[in-house]
Amino acid sequence: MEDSGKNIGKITSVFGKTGIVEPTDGGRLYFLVKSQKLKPVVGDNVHWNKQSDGTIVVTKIMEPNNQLERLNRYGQRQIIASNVTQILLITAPLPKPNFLLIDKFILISELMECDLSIILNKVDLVEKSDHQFQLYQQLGYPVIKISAKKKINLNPLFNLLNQQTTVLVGQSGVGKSTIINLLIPKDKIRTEALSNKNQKGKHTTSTTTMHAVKNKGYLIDTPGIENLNPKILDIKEIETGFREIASLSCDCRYRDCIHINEPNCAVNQALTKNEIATQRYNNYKKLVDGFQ
Ligand SMILES: Nc1nc2c(ncn2[C@@H]2O[C@H](COP(=O)(O)OP(=O)(O)OP(=O)(O)O)[C@@H](O)[C@H]2O)c(=O)[nH]1
Ligand SMILES: [Zn+2]
Repeated sequence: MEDSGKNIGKITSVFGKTGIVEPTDGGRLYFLVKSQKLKPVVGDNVHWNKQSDGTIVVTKIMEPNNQLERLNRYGQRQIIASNVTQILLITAPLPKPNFLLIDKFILISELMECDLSIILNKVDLVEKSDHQFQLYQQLGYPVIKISAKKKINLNPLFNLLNQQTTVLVGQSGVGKSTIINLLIPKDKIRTEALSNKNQKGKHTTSTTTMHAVKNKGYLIDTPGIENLNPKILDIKEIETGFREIASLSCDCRYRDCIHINEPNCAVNQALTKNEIATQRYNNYKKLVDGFQ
């Protein structure tokens, strides 16, 4: 006999067919998925039941607002998390920023309709205050300068997490792990790692985990974040990652103009007048070429 009431919760870890669900009224429970069709990922809001033997079974996954996906080592699409509300794009003076990757992360955030802020880490390594990210600030993406190592300006970063489900993205070596360690107290990471035993007591590891942080925030911790994949269904969607291009698009002669070599293209006209940055346009073009 199953518990007939409908319980709701959020998935915070997944280990194959088991994982951890946080019921809406608090706590953490190990769950099991019985149906082959249900494949929960962290961030999913689900229905669950308690069976007479005490087993918690996830019975339904609610339609997510968005999904974060990456390409695995075989080039296959793999969903990492659902219902992300914010991307923090971590950059640093070293390793040198890869602006194509940065623009791709911005496109991902726009396609997922979530907020994006740029975190300039390792400010302790630079003397001058100007930076290459003013353009992004002008486009409306907040830019915060910090040093995770020297603990400079961390409060604005902490405050960004309030009530958001956040994922940190960025090139290898920019300081993502260092920042995550500041945002999640070490003892908490350890407790969660220790408690990652399934119901048979076997120790398993979750590749992606969602940690509760203060003020109803969640932080998604996942490896391989560099291989995120923008879910582009139509070539015209690529301009959504380029606000300065998208805002001119309505002035192009053709409604389906993709601003490459069409006549009377408002974007190309703006480009010749230096009204949009060549680097951004070139990255737009690379993403368009990559899609075709
Ligand atoms: N100078 C300086 N170094 C930093 C700062 N933050 C992190 N680092 C160093 O940068 C290096 C890379 O940091 P990680 O946190 O491992 O970077 P990551 O982005 O997680 O790298 P991957 O795991 O490869 O994706 C380490 O040696 C850190 O100590 C900072 O604010 N200033
Ligand atoms: Zn155009």
